[in-house]
Parts: sequence; structure tokens; C-alpha cells
Amino acid sequence: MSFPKGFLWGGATAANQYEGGYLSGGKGLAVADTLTGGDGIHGIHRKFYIELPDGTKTTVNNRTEEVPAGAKAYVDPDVYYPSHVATDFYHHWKEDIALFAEMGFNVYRLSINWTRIFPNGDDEEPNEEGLQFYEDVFRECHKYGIEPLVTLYHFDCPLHLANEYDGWVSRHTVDAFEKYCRTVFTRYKGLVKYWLTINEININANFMMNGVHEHLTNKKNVEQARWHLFIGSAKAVTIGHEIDPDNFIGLMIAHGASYPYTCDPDDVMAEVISAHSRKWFYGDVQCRGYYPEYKLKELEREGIEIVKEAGDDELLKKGVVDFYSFSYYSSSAVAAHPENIEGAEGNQERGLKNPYLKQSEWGWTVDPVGLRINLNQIYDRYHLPMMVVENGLGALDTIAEDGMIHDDYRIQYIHDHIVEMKKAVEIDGVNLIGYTPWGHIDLVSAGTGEMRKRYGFIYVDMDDDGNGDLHRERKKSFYYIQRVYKSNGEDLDI
Ligand code: BGP
Repeated sequence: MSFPKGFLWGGATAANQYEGGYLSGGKGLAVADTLTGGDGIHGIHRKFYIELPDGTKTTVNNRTEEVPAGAKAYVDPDVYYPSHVATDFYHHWKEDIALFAEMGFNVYRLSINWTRIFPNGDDEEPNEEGLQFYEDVFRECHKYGIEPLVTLYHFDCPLHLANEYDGWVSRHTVDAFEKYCRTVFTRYKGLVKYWLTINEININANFMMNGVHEHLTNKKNVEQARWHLFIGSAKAVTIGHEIDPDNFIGLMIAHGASYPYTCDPDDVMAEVISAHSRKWFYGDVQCRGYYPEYKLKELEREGIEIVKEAGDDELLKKGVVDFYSFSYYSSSAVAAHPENIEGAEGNQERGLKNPYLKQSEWGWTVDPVGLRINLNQIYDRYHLPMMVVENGLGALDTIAEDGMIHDDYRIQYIHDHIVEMKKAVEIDGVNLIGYTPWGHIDLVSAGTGEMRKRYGFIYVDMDDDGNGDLHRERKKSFYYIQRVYKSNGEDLDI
């Protein structure tokens, strides 16, 4: 057998893209609740409605525009927000978990929405209804032998913390996060043992989504927010271990593969520098417990001094993670002189188009071998257990006359990636312990806010304008996954 016994097979979702019920059960607002839909194919970006300190109301584009200091995001009652209902796990959790079990899951990655537990992020007391909701969900998972793998923070900074404290720029957010972590580790002791601290920590500080205003120009704020995210993560790890030594707590990084565009040493060096800043820095800090030399030099060159509290450096060391998890969708290429080379889209990471590879409908480069390369490089560097906690193909699905979604393109994508994971385990000997493909049930896209960009093996009837009765259907890929999972990755034939 190539995948070890007990290998974790499942799927992954995030509260802000799947749960809906955006004000139900005492939940407060998160920044993600103020993000509109967009249109990835036509390049229309998601927006925030904001109010400036002088009372002027305007919008900002979440990808390209700077959020002015002092601006406050809000929900405009006349605007449609796809995440407010999303695909409504909040009211379908029993039915959905039964479907996950039918597919053969023994793990399910989901996130806790901080604002269900602390509606403002920093309230005195937690919201019991929110705590109970996740407890019911975790108990339901265990009924089927499914281990919850819980992300503590997946793109959902409480709006109050973002508006009043500039999110992770402020130490106040770290303190509030610490209390939230302590609360959920305590409540779910014995129910959850697999945890991830901060989803895609390497892209977090770059986004308004985390309440980091002025993110495009104010590098000092971004670096401070990064420090706070690391401290938040290290606190989560230490508290989690203290409350239950059986907790197994990992980091989570958007780790696409990247290549030098050519074998010109200048291109190779450009890739080394880019990979340091886009990926390795975050793993180095969370696996080793200190800032690497290349980062210290960069901060020194830029004259940026991070504000630390006494004991922070020790905490970073103590809070190193138990395992490395990452999202993997695509790869990109890097050149020293990219000026006349065509660019490529990707999961946050944009680089140059690789002439050897094809792209998805959303322009993301499909590269299964890149996953094996990543598994090797990460394992060589840290020698920690690894999980691939996101992977998948965002595609337009159509319902055929027989009522079925024949998503052979998705089956092919998943097949090709599992084959490479298998080689990494069987031939290269890496310690891979789990695979949870992204959005195994249709949900709202984080990047574009679309519903039509679907990743699911389970279809949900909901479109970009909020039409749909939310009923669930098994796609063709559902049955493929079922066969793969139930054979522990042995039966991969398409
Ligand atoms: C990652 C996020 C997920 C998810 C995924 C797919 O960045 O962790 O939340 O959404 O990418 O991206 P998208 O939804 O933009 O297609």
C-alpha cells in the first residue's frame, strides 16, 4: 500500500464561503461579510463599501486599491453579498456531513467563524449559541468516524477589530485572538485534535480582508501585521498544547510551485528571492521559530523596525508547529526581466505563464508535477509531517440532460494530483498524512465572489445572483472520490 494506513482523506471548506447564516445565532459581522461578489472571467473585482472619516461613502476594489486610513467597511442594504447565504451549511450541516461520510471521508477541514464565538472579536463573554453550533457539527462528524480539522482563522477578521483597530496591525487583535483560541481549545477538548492556525498566512497581511488598511503602500503596517499573525499563531500553538497535549497543530501556507523562467542564473536567482518572500519566509518562521537572515536584512534595508512585546521572541520559538499544511492549485514562473513575458493568474500568487503547461478557465496554471516538487522541497527543508489541505479545479459546471454533472475535467485534475502525491510518498518517501481538496461541496469563491466558479464534488443549487433552492446533488466526481477514498488511494483508474 502506498498511502499509509490511517491516511486522512477528506475535503475543505471555510466558514465565510460556505456557512451563510451571516447574522444567525448571535453571530457578529466579519470583514468578509462586507465583501461583494465579482466576476473573475470578466476581471471585475470584489468591492468593499467604505465610509471615510469625513463621512463620504465610496467603494474600494479589494485587489488593487488602497483602503484609506480611518475608513470603515460596512454592509450596504442595497447590495447583494454572496457570502451572506453562501451554500448554507448553517442550515444543512447534518445532510452535508452525511454526504461527506458517503464519499468516504475520515477527515473534514472546516473553519470556525470567530464572530460566531465573539461577535465583535473582543467581547467579554463568548456567544453560547455559536459555541454550541460547532460542538453539534463536531459531534455529528464523529458519528461517522470523521475527524474535524479545524482552521482557527480563515479570512474572517471581526469587522469591529478591522474598523476600530486596523485588524492585525494592532496588538489588540492578537490579544482578542488569544482569548478566542483559549475558548475554543477548552470547549472542544476531546472533540477536535487536528488544528490549523491561520489560513494562508503568507497572503493574509496583504488584504483588507484582515483589516489591514493602507495595505498597498504602507509596508511598515504590513510587516507589523505579519509579526502579529505569527505571534497569534504561536500563541494558538502553545495554548493548544497546554490545554491538550494531544492536539496536533499545523501552519497553513498558500504554496504554489514556482520555477525560474529559464536556466539563466539571473532568472534562477530571481526565483530564489521571490520564493523566499512569497512562501519560505512563513514556513521558516513557523517551523523554526525565528525570522530568517534574508528577512532581517530586508527589514534593515527598508528601515522597518517591528514593534515587539517582551517575551515575543521566546514565544515564537515555543510556538513552532507540529506539521506543515498548504494549499496547492497551480504553479508560476519567475524571470529577472519579466517585462515582455505574458503573465498568469493563480491562487493569489501571480507570476509568468509557463509555456509547457495549460491553464484553467480562470487562467490558473494546472501543474500536478509541481505538487510532487513542493512535497519534496518542503519535506527536505523541515522534515515535518505534511498535509495538502486545499487543491482542486474551479470550473463552470453544466447539468446534462440526464440530470447529472459530468465533471470529467475535475476528475482528471484530482486524479493527476493524487498520482503525484502517491509518487512523492512511494518513491520519494515524504511524510504526507492527509489530503483535503478544496470546496468539495460548491461554495463562494474567495478570489472572485462567484458561485459559478465551482470546485465541488457535490453541486449546490445557487447562482451568482442568489437564485437557487440550495438543494444538493452528487456530481460524477463524487463517485470517483468515493472509490479513491474507500480504497485508500489504491483505485485511481478513471
Ligand atoms: C485559497 C483560499 C480558499 C479558496 C481557494 C480557492 O486562497 O484559502 O478560501 O477560496 O483559495 O480560491 P478561489 O475561491 O479564489 O477560487
